[in-house]
Amino acid sequence: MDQAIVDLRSDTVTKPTPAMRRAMAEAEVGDDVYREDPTVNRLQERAAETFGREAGLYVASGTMGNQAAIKVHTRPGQEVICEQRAHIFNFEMAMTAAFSGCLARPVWAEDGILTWERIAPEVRGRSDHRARTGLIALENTSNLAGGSVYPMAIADEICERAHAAGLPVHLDGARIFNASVQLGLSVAELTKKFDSVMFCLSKGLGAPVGSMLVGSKEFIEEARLVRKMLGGGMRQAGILAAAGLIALEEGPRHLPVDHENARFLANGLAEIPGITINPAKVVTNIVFLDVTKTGLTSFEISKRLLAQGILANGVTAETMRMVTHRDVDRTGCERALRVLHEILKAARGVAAA
Ligand code: TLP
Repeated sequence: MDQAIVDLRSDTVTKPTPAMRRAMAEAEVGDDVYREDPTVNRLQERAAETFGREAGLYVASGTMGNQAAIKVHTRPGQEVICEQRAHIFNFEMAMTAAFSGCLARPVWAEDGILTWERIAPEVRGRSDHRARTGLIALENTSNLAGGSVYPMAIADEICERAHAAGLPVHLDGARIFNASVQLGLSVAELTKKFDSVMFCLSKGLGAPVGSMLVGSKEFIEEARLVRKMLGGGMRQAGILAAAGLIALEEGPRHLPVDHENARFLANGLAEIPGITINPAKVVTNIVFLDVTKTGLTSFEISKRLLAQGILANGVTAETMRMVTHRDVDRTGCERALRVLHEILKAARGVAAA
């Protein structure tokens, strides 16, 4: 890592470890479209085992995994119920509409945590006037809601009630290992009632590329075809999957440190005049802060931080996000807090002059 830079933009920015690079160099490969890449096959088997599922599929990105799942679960003209801040709704290039021909039906919920009570009024059956619900999609942890975690009973209830209504439930589990660490429950236990799960190897787990879909054999066979439609038949992808295997086996161990660093950041931010944050809401590796009272927009603060080697993105003009990961240590967090403090102090001085 470049010592001069503290990159808090996302946990996607992690660089492969020396062990990953070695494994990549030495990976046994084959043509994965022919199912002949032994390293991809091993990664898919390990992912399925880890989640207690029949099968797994290596995909290029979280977006590809989510969108393949949505395509498999739905038919054009249906609705997909999700939380208002869901990644599938806000960040995936409107692919639910563009690729699956479905309308997202966003529902707001406190901390991004939907309940069956909130979902039920939005579920539509067969009607002569309105689109039918085809899928419910949850996100755990919720990115835009600040890394919040679904209590398992709430997610389980949504799945049970949805199934009783004949609806499948997909999990955008990009950061499900963070949820698992926070709750002290295995990912298999946490996700057992979902019809399909996407999780990312290339976020906190540290792989350079790739995400996984897990589910039944039948679901994964369908998703495989959709992956090909999306241009995701990656041939000798074992080069990448080799790093993914290390991320899957060893990545989760580092997450408690990321969570401690996020808590440290949140507590430090709460001490900085002008910043509004509730540290009690920071339970995983994502920190959202409100900068309204600083007199600067988040984008301006972002620019000033960048000039001093601290990278953090504005999400809206009023809010910023900081994400901890294995390539940022405690010293980096301390520096980020110090620099932000100085920037805001200087801005207050200018405003007062
Ligand atoms: N999130 C990225 C950005 O797209 C916002 C980030 O920096 O956090 N689900 C969730 C919950 C995500 O946060 C992301 C990525 C994805 C899916 C998509 O993963 P990729 O980027 O691999 O397509």
